[in-house]
Amino acid sequence: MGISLRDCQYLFRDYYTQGKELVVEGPQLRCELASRYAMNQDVNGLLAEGGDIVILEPAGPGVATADKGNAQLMLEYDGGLAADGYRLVIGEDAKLVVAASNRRGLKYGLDALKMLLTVEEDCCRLPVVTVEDEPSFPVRGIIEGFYGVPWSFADRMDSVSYMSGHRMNAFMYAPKDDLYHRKLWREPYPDDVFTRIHDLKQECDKHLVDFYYCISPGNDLEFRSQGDFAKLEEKLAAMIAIGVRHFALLMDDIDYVLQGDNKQFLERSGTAHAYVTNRVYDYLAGCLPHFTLAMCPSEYWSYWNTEYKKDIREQLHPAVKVFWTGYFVFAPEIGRGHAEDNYSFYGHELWLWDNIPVNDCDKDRLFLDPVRGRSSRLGNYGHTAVVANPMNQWECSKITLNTMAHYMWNSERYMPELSWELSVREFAGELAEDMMFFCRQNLNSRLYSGGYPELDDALAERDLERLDAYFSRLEQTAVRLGGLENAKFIEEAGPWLRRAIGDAVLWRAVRRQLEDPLNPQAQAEVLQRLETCRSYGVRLGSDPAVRAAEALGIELPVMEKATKEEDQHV
Ligand code: LOG
Repeated sequence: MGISLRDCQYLFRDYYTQGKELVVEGPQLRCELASRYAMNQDVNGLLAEGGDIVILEPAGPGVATADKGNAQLMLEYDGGLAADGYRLVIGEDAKLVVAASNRRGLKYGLDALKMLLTVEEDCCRLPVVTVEDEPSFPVRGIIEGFYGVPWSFADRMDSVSYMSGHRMNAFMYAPKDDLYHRKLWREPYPDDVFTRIHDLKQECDKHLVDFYYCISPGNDLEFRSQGDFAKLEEKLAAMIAIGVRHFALLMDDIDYVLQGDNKQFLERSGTAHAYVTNRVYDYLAGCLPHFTLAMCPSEYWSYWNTEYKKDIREQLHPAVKVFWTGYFVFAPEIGRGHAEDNYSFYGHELWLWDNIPVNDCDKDRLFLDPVRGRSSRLGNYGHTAVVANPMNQWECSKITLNTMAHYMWNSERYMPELSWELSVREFAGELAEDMMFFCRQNLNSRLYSGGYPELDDALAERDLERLDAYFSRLEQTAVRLGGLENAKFIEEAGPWLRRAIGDAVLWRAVRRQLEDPLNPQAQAEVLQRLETCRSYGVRLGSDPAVRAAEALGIELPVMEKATKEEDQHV
């Protein structure tokens, strides 16, 4: 599909063009392949099947295909390019070159070619261009690390292909409420669950996404127990057996003050956490020639120095990466100061576990805005990974995640509002305007977002006509979005779409009561409409009808506050 020059300049790091165009005949780009990337000419997994680009593979070494296609594609190995980076050259003579230093780079280069391609009935158009592109962070992706109902395996599978199409390369499996990840960490997975984890790992392989298995033994690990280490190793061995090469040990949200024998043995929790991680490191090193190990310390959100951090810095194996979430669990901003400080306190590569757009502490809310407030140069301050902790609602998480993918790929150029626009357009197509309006009513309460000016201004001026217009737009938006051909979105966002309509209906009842304040029927109707709204169990972040009623002097019964058990871990 056609992509504008502005978007090319935004999405690709360096984009050199003289404005020329290559036009080849035929409704498909059929490329005769010559690969110097590897002798085996293996292009499996580099291109999605059934698309507008076809690679005509040679019948054998040195045996050309009869069908010459309408373009020539050369794949090259260039060790000077960063991992996952690529160079794409589209020549006037229909010679296309993709160079990379790993297979993922080749894939991203071919993805770029696909994005630049416009297919018409009888021809294909491409800009004559050189693209040079590489990521700001070597590790980019998702950590499924929230509390509450974990994603389904279908969600996970979809997230893997979504990530691979958006230049992310890591799926970290860490659902807090997967019993075998945390509470029952000693127990092996039941066969049926394990089979699905295996499927997920294979899906990751297929899409060139690295699967990370994360485990949280910190709540009750006995540091001196050989039995406990044996259980931990068994758990890891099962993952190694299905090809997992990336691991993390998570010590977040545990009571980390050492007690009893643990205290006698290791004295301090920093020492203890370095000790268990190093033992796991040694175990993995004994099994595997290449692997990655990360750990999440218990002090993952603070920005000051501590004895715990000193112990980790001095004792943890230097190859282990350390997670943190930025200043506070939900960091409104992560600037140079805190990033540099924490890098020096921990003394290891830092991996940002970004608690955006996770909503496990605000279960009645959806967060649909872009990530904002992250330093454009975290990579310069020891950060080599950024992973997003998403919402329980996977489909809805795509809006924010897409913006985060832009940040992860090119943090120096990241523009939240532009990324938001692109993400919403990709998500909702022709209904992008409606979707953007809906997103703007559902902002992340944990981040600076600019608030809800169209509602706030109308309320400040008590401008009833503007409020009428606002609510009717809200209602129409929700009705139209209900028609999106995205069943998963409708299922996940359904309660919020119904609530938006409920808010508009409540507003009309509020209007009638304002006109006839003492009419008991009007009062009863407001209460009834309010009841309906609350029955959905969710609310828009702008909470428009309730706020409007209250601002205009109508008292509404207070809703009983849910006991915030879920909040207690924060
Ligand atoms: C948990 C995380 C949870 C998030 C938001 C980390 C490292 N751990 O405060 O699992 O989803 O808060 O509620 C957390 O962030 N701790």
